[in-house]
Amino acid sequence: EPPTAPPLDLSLYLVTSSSLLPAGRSLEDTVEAAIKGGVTVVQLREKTLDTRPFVDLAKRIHAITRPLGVPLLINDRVDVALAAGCEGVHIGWDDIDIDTARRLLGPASIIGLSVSSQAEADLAAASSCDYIGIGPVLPTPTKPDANPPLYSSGVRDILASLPRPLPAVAIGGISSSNVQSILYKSRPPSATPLAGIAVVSAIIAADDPEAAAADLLTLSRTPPPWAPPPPSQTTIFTDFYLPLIISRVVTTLRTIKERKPLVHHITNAVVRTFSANVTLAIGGSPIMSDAVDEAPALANIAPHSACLINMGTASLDDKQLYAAAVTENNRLGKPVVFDPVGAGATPMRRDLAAWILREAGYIDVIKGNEGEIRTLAGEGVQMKGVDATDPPASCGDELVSIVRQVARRERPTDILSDGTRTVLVRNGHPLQSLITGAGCALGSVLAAALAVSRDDKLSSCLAGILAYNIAAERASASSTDERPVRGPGSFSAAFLDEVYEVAEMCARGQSEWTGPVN
Ligand code: 3NM
Ligand code: MG
Repeated sequence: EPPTAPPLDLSLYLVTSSSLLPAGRSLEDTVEAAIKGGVTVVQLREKTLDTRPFVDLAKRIHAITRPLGVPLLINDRVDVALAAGCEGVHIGWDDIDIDTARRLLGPASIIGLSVSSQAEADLAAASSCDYIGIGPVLPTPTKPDANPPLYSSGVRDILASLPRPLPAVAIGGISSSNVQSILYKSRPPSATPLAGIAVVSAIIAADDPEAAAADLLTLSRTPPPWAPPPPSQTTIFTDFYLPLIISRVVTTLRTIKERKPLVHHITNAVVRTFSANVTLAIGGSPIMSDAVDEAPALANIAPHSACLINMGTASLDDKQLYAAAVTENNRLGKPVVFDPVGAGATPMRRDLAAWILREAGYIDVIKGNEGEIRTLAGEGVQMKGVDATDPPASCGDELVSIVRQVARRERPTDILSDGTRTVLVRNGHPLQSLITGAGCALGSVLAAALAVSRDDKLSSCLAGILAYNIAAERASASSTDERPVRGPGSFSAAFLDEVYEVAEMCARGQSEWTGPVN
């Protein structure tokens, strides 16, 4: 009888590989358990079986999938699909051509195509295929001959470029620790997102395939805890309405004082003390730990916490630590701040930074200097729009104005962007660049600010930067005969005092002070 294909639901797509089964477990048991757990479509992919055993296996698996209403597709082999009477095939560009496959299988069968580039996506869209599998998203040992990884941004570009709506799954290296991040990062701004994800090892090699499938399905259907709420209508930063910004600074710092967020620093040896002191001064609670074994626990011990990853003296050995920390913070919806220190300096740092962004999980804020950010951008990180808003120039007499212009031009300038809104912050003091750790400790402040509020991450970060730079400006202006600020040494002490003082003032609610924000 002609197979009537169950409706195609690509939410959780299991691709088999008998060679990955744990000892003593059969493929039949695994497929049945996986479907119980929530797998919605199964592809039988057996690269080493001869035709007869392949057909026999397909029949046995189909006897399991069919009563459960889950389509069974055969990898590469139209003849096996026909012989077993299952619902369709999944083919690549080295297999039978799709027109012939369609002619042999008929219009009701499901035919899926592998896509690993925009060119292949165009060909697929022009064909009669029912869905595409885009991959590999990440490097995967399961398919050693796979194409180079596309990463989430590559998947997003392919989805965005599809000339016709075509259901798509992503495949390659997907597991419970990255599924939310991949689904979130691959979502195109105005095209259809992925219909689901496809996995091999995450289910086939799992100790408990039913639980693994259930976990993957739940995660892929739950908005990630760190996903930002819908874009706010607020436009306060585009017109730079100072009183509102100042009030945001005050609220953020007051809330930090109240909640005492824990900031788990994975940071470099040079700046540890200063970063810890700045965190304490603004009212946060620093903990410095590079232990991979306690990274997950550190994400769990305080209701308000954040993780700061600073690559300052990192090595490739730190990947495991970074992945452990990011994964658990992502799972709990806690913010992660990443400081790609020296990303452009050496190939190792560039690769490590790129690895963190692509594979460690979701990063809330990247805080870097110009060279670092440029390096990341060169690695394919999307940097959108430079619609920076210049604060209005407040001119006094001509001479003052010129001096200010020069002073401004030479000052550190912070640029903050969430891809839609971009803010240029021009406060702070040049001495900040002469004390080591001033940049790194800003990461601590951003982490603390995000730990207490992520409703609008850009605003939280802006509040943190402004407070930090205002403290620097006050420090440079705080010089007295008894306490002279003569250079980096005395500035460092005065700066720490002022971070503390600004936080105290905010906690006391003294919002009437006019910080020299300009
Ligand atoms: N196809 P895992 S990657 C079967 O890129 C397969 O088309 C790929 O295995 C593609 O989930 C892949 O264990 C293997 O990483 C995916
Ligand atoms: Mg193939």
